[in-house]
Amino acid sequence: MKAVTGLIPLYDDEKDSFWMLPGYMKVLEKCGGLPVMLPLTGNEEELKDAFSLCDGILFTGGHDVSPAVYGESIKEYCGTICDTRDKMEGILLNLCLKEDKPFLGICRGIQFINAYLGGSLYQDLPAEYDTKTEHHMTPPYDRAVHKVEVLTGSRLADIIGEGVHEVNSYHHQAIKKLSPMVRKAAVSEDGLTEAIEIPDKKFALAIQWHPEFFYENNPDSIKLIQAFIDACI
Ligand SMILES: [Mn+2]
Repeated sequence: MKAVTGLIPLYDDEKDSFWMLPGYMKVLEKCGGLPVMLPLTGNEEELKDAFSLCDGILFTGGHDVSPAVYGESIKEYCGTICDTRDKMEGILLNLCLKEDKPFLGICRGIQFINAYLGGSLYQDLPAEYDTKTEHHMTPPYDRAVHKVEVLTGSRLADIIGEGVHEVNSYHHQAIKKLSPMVRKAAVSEDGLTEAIEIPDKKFALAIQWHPEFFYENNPDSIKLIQAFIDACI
């Protein structure tokens, strides 16, 4: 049996529709996983049942995290939020930590995990963070636009190697205050935390960039997703 990875669904407010970017599913399949999109719900019993069917959880990109998650009021430049996702992801993250089930966070995923575990976020980088680095690239997304330094001794360094790596970047929020429960694993050239991990867990890693857009011509993306799937088996 392949490793079943539960994906947090994407939600389209305008169409009132659940959907998924194919890259998330394709790269998981390419690495030997069986991706399954979860129902969008804040119902704990339903999520516990869904969680028990999964070998790992992928916290996907998507809406902005509600500032209420990190105890701040919403600013006018914060994007659309999705309260059901915030509730759902909190329940699933707690289950992952309690049962030490592997999880990977991507984009919103790293932001939610950091915020939920006691950190905070920039609600909008252009408004709150002075930088010339391109974090919100235009298509095509399968190309590098900035560098990150993967920190020595991190789990991420074990997977893709320490030192400078090039990444794509499509985010307008980012980690402001680091959660006391996580450690930094990569930092962008302008000083933003772009990867975090929780030590002593089977696989508890989150990144700010997008392997699901980049895996076809970026070996780092495959190494990362493969390490996640290997931990799920
Ligand atoms: Mn970035």
